[in-house]
Amino acid sequence: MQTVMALVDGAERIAVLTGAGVSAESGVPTFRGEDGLWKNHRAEELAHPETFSREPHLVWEFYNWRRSLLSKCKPNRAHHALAALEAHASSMLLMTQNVDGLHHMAGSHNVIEMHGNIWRVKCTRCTYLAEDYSELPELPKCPSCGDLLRPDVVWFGEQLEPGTLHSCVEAAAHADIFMTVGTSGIVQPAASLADLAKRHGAVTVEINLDPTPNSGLVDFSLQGKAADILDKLIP
Ligand code: BJW
Ligand code: ZN
Repeated sequence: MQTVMALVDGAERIAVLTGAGVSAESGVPTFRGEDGLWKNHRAEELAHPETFSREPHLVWEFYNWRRSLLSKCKPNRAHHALAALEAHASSMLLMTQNVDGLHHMAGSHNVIEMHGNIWRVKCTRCTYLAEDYSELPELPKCPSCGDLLRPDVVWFGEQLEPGTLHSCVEAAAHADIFMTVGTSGIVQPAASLADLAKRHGAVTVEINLDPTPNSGLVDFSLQGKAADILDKLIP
């Protein structure tokens, strides 16, 4: 822990990748833990465009349930520690796979939301895209063309926004230190960023409750709750 503290302190360029585990202590369920199933459906099934075309009611029920739950959640010590790190770092990019907006709420500015944001909706037909924090109907319709809206998030088999992946790859390739926090390291392309950063010379650090496929690859694997570890790492 002391070594990692010194490395973080001395780093010019910091890149951080976060996942659902960083929001767990805010009361947000993770995707693949014990609480990962929603009504017996897996994330791989619900976060999929084919399921949405077949059963839009089911997918919207899942997202409306999460929106309602998230409306009561606040950033935790892990989000705040990362915001404090950005405030003191000479250069830091926070890449998050989370769609909950909690990093912004904690005061982080330089954030890339790799998988979108649950508080935005977009039309399945036209170019309508809007932030919407209201309670949505069971099947929300586009105010512009009347067709079905969907959450502005990235589902399996869909490409990340153009430019987003490029910025993440650039940040990982040029980082002095690359940290992953609270991610199972299973979902691509985010899962490969630690390896990429290491191959380009970054010191790599993983902070996670459980071991992951990246644990053997990184230079430092710190096992525990993100809030507890980040609190110590970023005083
Ligand atoms: C704590 C904690 C605490 C708990 N403190 N820690 C190459 C090889 C194989 C497959 C692919 C590949 N390239 C692409 C694919 C296909 C696919 C993929 O990765 N599949 C895998 C399942 C194998 N990827 C894609 O389709 C991506 N698109 C793409 O690559 O386009 C090009 C392409 C397409 C097709 C083929 C080839 C190329 C898009 C992926 C989109 C993922 N979307 C979701 C839903 C977003 C919207 C929403 O939120 O509803 O993103 S799925 C879900 O998983 C969500 C998450 O962001 C993502 C990652 O999950 P995360 O954050 O890691 O959460 P968990 O639950 O898995 O882990 C939490 C961890 O925290 C655990 O380890 C706990 O221990 C820990 N923890 N409490 C610290 N307090
Ligand atoms: Zn429309």
